[in-house]
Amino acid sequence: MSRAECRVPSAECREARAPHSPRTWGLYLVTDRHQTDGRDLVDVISQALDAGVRAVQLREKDLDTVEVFRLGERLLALTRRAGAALLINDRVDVAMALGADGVHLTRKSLPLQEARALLGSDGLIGISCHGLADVQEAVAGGPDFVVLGPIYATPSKTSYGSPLSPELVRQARAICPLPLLGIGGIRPCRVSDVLGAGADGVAAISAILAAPEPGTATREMLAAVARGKGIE
Ligand code: TZP
Repeated sequence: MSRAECRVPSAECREARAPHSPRTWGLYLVTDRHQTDGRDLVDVISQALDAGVRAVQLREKDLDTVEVFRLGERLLALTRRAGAALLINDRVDVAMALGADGVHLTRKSLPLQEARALLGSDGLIGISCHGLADVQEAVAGGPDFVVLGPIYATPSKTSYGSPLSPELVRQARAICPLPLLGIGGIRPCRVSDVLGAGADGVAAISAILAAPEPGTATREMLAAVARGKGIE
């Protein structure tokens, strides 16, 4: 579909023309510089990008605005070179200042409509959901994709109660026509269950950032995604 044909900036229209479609990312890498075992986050992300990561979310909630911006500049240079997307967690202002590819909203972020008004129809908007009610509400707001989790228990995020399970992915799939990614405790051995339940891809922090060899871990996760999608 050409841009000229996209008069209404619907989610489907944006997805069709997006250079980076969340439905095809397979793996959405989320940052947490506290999980790199003392290694420089930018180096670790660089290894993951070299190994094939196509989308990164900068999520460093404890950094000051200028620190997020400076880190974002460094990551954007890498993701641009790799042809990958960079989204900024929560901070629509930082995403806009950087010229990043989009923003990842949480329930505490700006409402989706306000974020869309600021970013415009070309900016990607992902939204974190922690249950079916969240998914239903998110879909109604028209983000570009939904991230649901934690699917499995994860030390990376303990504040959202019990893990949801792949069965909940199945139920979310039934009410979510948008690209849907599962997050939380995702390891290569779990990818087939998450994709089998209907997710389009997975998102992860520790499986990649805490791995002794982030490039190898990325390749293993992407291979699991390809197998789960029946590509290999
Ligand atoms: N949202 C739900 S679970 C989670 C986030 C950000 C953390 C995922 O981390 P990990 O290490 O991939 O389990």
